[in-house]
Amino acid sequence: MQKPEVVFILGGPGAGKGTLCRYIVEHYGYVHLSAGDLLREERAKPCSEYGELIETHIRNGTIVPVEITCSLIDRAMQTSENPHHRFLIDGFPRNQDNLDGWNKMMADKVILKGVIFCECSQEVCTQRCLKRGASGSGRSDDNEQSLVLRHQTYLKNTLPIIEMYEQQGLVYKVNSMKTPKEVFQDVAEFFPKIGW
Ligand code: UP5
Ligand code: MG
Repeated sequence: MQKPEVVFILGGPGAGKGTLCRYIVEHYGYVHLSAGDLLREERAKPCSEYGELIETHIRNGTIVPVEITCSLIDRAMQTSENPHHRFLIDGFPRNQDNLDGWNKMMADKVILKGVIFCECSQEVCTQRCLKRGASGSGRSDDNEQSLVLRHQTYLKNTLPIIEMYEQQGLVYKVNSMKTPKEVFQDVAEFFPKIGW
């Protein structure tokens, strides 16, 4: 059977990764897996042994151990009934531990086609998340304190991962300060380059 194809969607907290993915799903029908959403779903399960651990990491903007996140991604990929076998993995890998775990557990099972990097200033990212928090997102990390920590983690841990992929020629940069539609239209030019 054909191996699933993956594009990672990376960028700062509130850069618009999820919004872009929703546009892509609507127009192309690919599968969107947000690592953050998968962790929030796991946290919400009364039977989960990881609920508290996940919540602590999310609130502090730190990164959940890769074994947990990667297992959730793996399961979501395996249970997907989408005929495309094309997956947008949003918000992962975020640090070296994530990358090592992915390489160990998943890299042989999939084909990594590219990385979309949503570039957005810290100020705009923060304002977007605060606005979302104020309008009732219910996310325990949409507050000023968590946002400072989320951004620190992004700069210290995630940017080096993006830079590593950039050196491998896998990164497509998009200015995600534009409107969601413009961001999507830009990304639509990238897909033919990877055969999507
Ligand atoms: N918005 C979006 N695009 C816009 C645009 N172009 N113009 C104007 N407004 C725009 O957007 C954020 C807000 O901005 C929304 O209100 C949207 O309408 C508006 P969204 O599309 O949600 O941006 P996104 O980049 O997805 O922001 P998100 O808050 O989800 O980013 P994070 O990376 O911080 O959150 P995530 O859910 O990925 O992770 C949360 C936490 O989970 C992490 O901090 C970490 O603790 C944990 N985590 C792990 O430990 N491991 C993982 O692998 C993943 C997560
Ligand atoms: Mg998101």
